[in-house]
Amino acid sequence: MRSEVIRMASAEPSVNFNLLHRTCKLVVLLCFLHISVTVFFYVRSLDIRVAFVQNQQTRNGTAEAHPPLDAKEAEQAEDEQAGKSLKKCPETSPLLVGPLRVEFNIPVSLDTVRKENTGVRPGGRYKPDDCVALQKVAIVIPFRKRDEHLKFWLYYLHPILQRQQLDYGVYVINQDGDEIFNRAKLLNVGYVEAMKEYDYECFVFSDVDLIPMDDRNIYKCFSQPRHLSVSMDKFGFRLPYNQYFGGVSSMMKEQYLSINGFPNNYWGWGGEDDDIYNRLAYKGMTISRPSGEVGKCRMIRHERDKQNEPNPQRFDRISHTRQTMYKDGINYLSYKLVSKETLALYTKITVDIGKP
Ligand code: UDH
Ligand code: NGS
Repeated sequence: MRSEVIRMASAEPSVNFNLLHRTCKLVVLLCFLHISVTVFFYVRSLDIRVAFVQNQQTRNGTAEAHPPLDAKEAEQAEDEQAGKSLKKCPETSPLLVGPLRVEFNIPVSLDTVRKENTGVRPGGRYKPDDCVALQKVAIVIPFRKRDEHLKFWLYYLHPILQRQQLDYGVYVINQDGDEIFNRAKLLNVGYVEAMKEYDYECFVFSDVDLIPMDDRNIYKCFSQPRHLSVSMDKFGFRLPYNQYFGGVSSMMKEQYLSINGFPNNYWGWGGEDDDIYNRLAYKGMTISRPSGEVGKCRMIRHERDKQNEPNPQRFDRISHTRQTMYKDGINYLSYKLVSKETLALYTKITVDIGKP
């Protein structure tokens, strides 16, 4: 009897242990099952998400292998295509006629200019359709409240530029507001804004009131920076001084970038063109010019504009170009784009360039 009691007492913990063991096994099994189910559904949801993204990309045409072309890239691709089927335009365009009559006594209307230049595309863009132009040229015009001058400029220049067989675009950079005018800063803005539109290689910077009197004065770039308005009527068809670089000039993109673009701190009239000349000279470049005959041009007579009085600081500034040119230029340009209008004969870019 005693021994039975003892056996029963020793059997009870073994039954408890077995029960505990089985319960634990069951719990572990349940946990494993739970984890497996969770992992299974998680992996499935990942597959669905990846498939959804891929599906979306294909529907929107944005699958990585074929990213969408923006307007600039599309035009580049179009150029490459044209380059394969068309020959390069000749060095000298056969369409040039030489000396031109230029006068400003009869006003012109934009409607007439549009009708006479049907080959010009919106934004003032053009390229020859029977050959590939030798250069892609952006023409940049600093501007404020000179609409009558701009009409004459468009009237005379569009036909000339087409005869010159250039691939060009006209960018009028309009200074917003009534603060002091800043020609060189507007030209820097023109460079930046034109580059957003097309792969321009050459930049022609032109005052709005200067018209060439000979279409052999080609509005393109050369191996050295070019001064185009070399013999103006107002100076008796001569250069006012040897270093004069105002009016109309042209530079290859690389030439422009090598001098850090133009100064941004010449507010008011005068000196900014001399600063640009200094920059070029300090970089060891020389000025290329057409002959006095080919380089003849007329200026539309006008009074001094309001808010463009002679800048009293200009003499001091041009004596320090060497020290300032790498601090002040295209690398330090700030402005607010107010509007960009793609008009029939030109692209009008209105900007807030601040004040002195
Ligand atoms: N510009 C404007 N609006 C302005 C000022 C300048 O569009 O209010 C542009 C325009 O492209 C102009 C260029 O900046 O051609 C150069 O400015 P400017 O024509 O005033 O400079 P320019 O040296 O004449 O040709 C200076 C005034 C001379 C007055 C003579 C009065 N008899
Ligand atoms: C110089 C100016 C230039 C100007 C040129 C012609 O004296 O900015 O006259 O001016 N330089 C300085 O003042 C330092 S014009 O006769 O076209 O008004 O371009």
